[in-house]
Amino acid sequence: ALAKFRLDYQAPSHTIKTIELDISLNETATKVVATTQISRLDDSSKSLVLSGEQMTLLSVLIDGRVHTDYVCDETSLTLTNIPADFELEVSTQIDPLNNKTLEGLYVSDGAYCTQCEAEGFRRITYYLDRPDVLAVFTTTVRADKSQFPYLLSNGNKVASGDLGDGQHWAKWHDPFPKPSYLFALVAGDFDVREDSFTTRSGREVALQIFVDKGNFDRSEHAMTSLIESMRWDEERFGLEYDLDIYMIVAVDFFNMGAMENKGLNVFNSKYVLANKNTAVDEDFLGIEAVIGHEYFHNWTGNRITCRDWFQLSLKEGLTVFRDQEFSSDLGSRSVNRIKNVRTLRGHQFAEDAGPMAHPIRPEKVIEMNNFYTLTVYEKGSEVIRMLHTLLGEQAFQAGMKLYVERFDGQAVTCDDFVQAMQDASGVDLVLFKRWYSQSGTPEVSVQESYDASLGQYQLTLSQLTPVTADQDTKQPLYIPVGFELLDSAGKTIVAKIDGKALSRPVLDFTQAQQAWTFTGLNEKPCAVLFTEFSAPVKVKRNLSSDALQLILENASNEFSRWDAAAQMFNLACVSMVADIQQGKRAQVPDSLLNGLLKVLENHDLNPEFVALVLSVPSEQEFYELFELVDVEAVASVRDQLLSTIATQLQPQLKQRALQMQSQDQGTLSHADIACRALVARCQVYLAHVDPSWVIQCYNDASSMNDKIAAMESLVAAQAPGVEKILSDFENSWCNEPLVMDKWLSMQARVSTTGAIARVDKLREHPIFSLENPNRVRSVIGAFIMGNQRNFHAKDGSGYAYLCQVLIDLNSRNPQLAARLITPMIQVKHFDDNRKALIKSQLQRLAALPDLSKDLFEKVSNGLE
Ligand code: BAL
Ligand code: ZN
Repeated sequence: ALAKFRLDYQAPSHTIKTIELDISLNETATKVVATTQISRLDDSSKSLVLSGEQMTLLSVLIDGRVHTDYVCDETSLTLTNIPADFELEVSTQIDPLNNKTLEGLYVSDGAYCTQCEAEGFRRITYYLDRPDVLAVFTTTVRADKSQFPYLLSNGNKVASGDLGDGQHWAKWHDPFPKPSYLFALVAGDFDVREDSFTTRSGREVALQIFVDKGNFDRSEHAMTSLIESMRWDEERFGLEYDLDIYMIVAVDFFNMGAMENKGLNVFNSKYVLANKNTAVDEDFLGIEAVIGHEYFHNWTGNRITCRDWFQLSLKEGLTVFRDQEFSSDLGSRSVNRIKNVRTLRGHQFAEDAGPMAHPIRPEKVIEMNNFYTLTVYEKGSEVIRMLHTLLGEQAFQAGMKLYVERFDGQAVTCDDFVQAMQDASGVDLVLFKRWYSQSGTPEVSVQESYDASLGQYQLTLSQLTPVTADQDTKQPLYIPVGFELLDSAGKTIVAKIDGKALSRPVLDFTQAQQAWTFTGLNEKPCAVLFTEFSAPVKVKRNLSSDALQLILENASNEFSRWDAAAQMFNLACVSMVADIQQGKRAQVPDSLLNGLLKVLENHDLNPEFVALVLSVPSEQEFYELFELVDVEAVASVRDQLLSTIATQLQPQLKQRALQMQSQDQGTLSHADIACRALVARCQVYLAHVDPSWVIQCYNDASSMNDKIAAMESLVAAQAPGVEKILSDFENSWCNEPLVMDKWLSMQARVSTTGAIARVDKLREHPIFSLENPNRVRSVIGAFIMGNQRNFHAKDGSGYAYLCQVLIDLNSRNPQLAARLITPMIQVKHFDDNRKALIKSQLQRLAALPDLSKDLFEKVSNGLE
């Protein structure tokens, strides 16, 4: 497999102004006729190389005449002896029914759909399948009328009709030039929810959501979320929708969450279908976020797209930032921030420290699908967020406005985006751009000193980014450090440096080591650092439990208060693991229990925030604390934390849960969601000490959310009576895949021994199929990512198990396989014995004769 490098970018030799597609759908023999207007850009180029895979070439015509000067191989069609400007007509035949990769054109539950990002269009026709070739698409779709009453593509429907023989056709025209990765086609029979939205300039937009027959009553929340997204983007970013119609189609077989195809989003049904009887609160929030994300791409991704795939974060980091802001403006900002930071710390940091480490703008790619990563998306969003912190909302929005004015209709780079931000704000961002080129998580160490006689507090920060798999030298980064100084009573001190108050509570930390002197103090302050998680760094700082308690109770920033509690958990974990390793009885520190109790009993706090403070970090999150992970010790510490908190705080947990249940009105308001989140958190503990009450909650539950919350806590605690609940639930919901996904994954996560046997049993369930990514993620994904102690079992059984799954998925769905391999390549903190066991499984994969590019890239990096 051949790697591509960012620095090798070359402009295309030709451009394509328009493409007319004529697609006659047939399960195993779909015919595609693509007619394109092509112009040579580079006078020296004598030939034209088009990309294409997994197709049969039927004919090539140039300006209406058969053309025979071409070479066609497994991945390309090279045309020679061609004029400077010409019309090309290429006919191909494809087999959507047997396309299990879920890239290109495929069949999902009887409906045709497409997924073209990143390089799927080349499985539909031979084309310049790269994001910097923008063409106007006109698409005609033909299919059986009774089986496929809806024929959809991008843009506006301009004509349709019958073909006489039971077939019909529809023609779509998208006036906005776009790269091929934004092409979409759908054909099927659906229930349609319709609504409309009038943009602030008065354009009336028809909104349509297509779902499987029978699911109409699960599509209302998606529609509400779409309308909220359209309104929010106008209000916060001044961006309006641009076509007369916006369509969303939900399909069951989908590798990603959703896809932002122009005017025709295709969604994983998980991010569309929900009502009170079938979905939990997290599903509703996830739908809101993903509907928003895809909608926001219309400007950040579609109208302005990426020059090449190395620039993916240009659209993804920015659009994740936008969807995070959307969720925060609609719901609780601090709750959203905490959840996003947990993802980053628990998973992105591990990616940055592993063999696939890459900057948010990667330098080298073998398989592009491998770079839809937490680094490009989530760290990419953190980089945009830092820009927002440095510039402030007003200058940031001025930068966005300039970016749109300057680049609308173009395919551009991350540098172009930063330049627009710099030009609009006047802030020098040259140094800041290192965030785009440097991988790894910076470590910031903190030194403090206080001179009582001068009333001066000196803060010294040092930054160091450890070497990563892809880069052996690192430079200092421009790190914004949000901060607050607290006095010993927990009151905010107005911070002055050299007698001057600061205009904003952010330090510009740009050197390897830097010091700030705060003046005019009466006592040594307690500095709260990286408020709101102002930069994606690891902080190395030894705060006493008293200082953490002061921050937990008093910091102005809610994220920092939660973070103080998280650090209390971390300190407890480190000292308890040490106790176990020294053969001592581990003790949960009283300071932690007292801190949690105070938060639990503080009725002024948002209950969802309380629920997050009371959430014991996952084993994965704890692993990040150690150079060498002791899997068994971390597992027993986590169990002990859960059982001790349950025992020590039992009456207060029960009381708070009852109070929240009585407050909950059962609506989807954020206030009600918060009540239910705290009930669920209390149940996690109470399932250990008062299971009969939790069983009663299950029986009394009036929504899927409340049923799942109760059942999940009982399953995790392996409480008596749980088997009957599981089988009753199965009887009620066995034909509902999205509901059963929850039933499957909670069981795959059960941490007692025998996990692999349980997972095997789940795979025998009739609803399970290796061909459906949602099912695979619910069973296999939940086991490998949510059952660490069993996946990392000493005997290597978890690794061998995953390896066999990957072998089964390798040629069927390489993209999915490459996602699941993640925990087997992020092995830095494990012992030599486990590393050797993992290595032998990677070698097994490396020896596969038909190893996909996707797995090849990760396996070979993992073995290096
Ligand atoms: N562009 C792929 C799916 C997404 O990030 O929206
Ligand atoms: Zn996206």
